[in-house]
Amino acid sequence: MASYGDWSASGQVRIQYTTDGTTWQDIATVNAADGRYLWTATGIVSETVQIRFARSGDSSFVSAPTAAFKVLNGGIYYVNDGSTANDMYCTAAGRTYNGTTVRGRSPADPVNSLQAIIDNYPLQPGDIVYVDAGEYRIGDTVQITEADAGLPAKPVTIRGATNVWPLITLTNLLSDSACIAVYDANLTDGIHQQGLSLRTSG
Ligand SMILES: [Ca+2]
Repeated sequence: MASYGDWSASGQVRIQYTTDGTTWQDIATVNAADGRYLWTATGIVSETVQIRFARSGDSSFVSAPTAAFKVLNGGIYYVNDGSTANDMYCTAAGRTYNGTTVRGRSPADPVNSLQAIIDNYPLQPGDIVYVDAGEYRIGDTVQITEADAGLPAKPVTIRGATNVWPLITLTNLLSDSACIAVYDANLTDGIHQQGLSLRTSG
């Protein structure tokens, strides 16, 4: 957390957050002398969270907001191929992740790559990545590391369409022999894969 600065006039600091840059909500009012506060951001899902500090009882004394950061509790992500035939999660074809109009965060903006979700978001326990019906030809193995794993009791789930299982084909047999690799033997309980057909083929 950032430093509170000099708040000695009141001795107390209101910590606030916003997700839209306009409406500020209280997180807590703490003693400035504590110097730190651990925020449990339960239930918030936003890519534009900012925090600021205000002097308790003096709303005119407020810090500049922090830069925007991501809080992604209960994240749901969407991957689709170029066709919407038989889809059950997405309402649009998958496109290349670009961080703005294509982010894989809703049924209307799926990305076309499972790896793009893993690379651009820190997946958390309980997160679900929906992979819709279709065919995915990938040149390199999808790599999942500890940073994107869940917990045995609350895993990260990669869930394929259940009506027609998506087919992931690894085309570059020289790079590896697995479509999806989890890089830590202890993490296998933290990643669940459901309804994916995996194959290696040139
Ligand atoms: Ca599809």
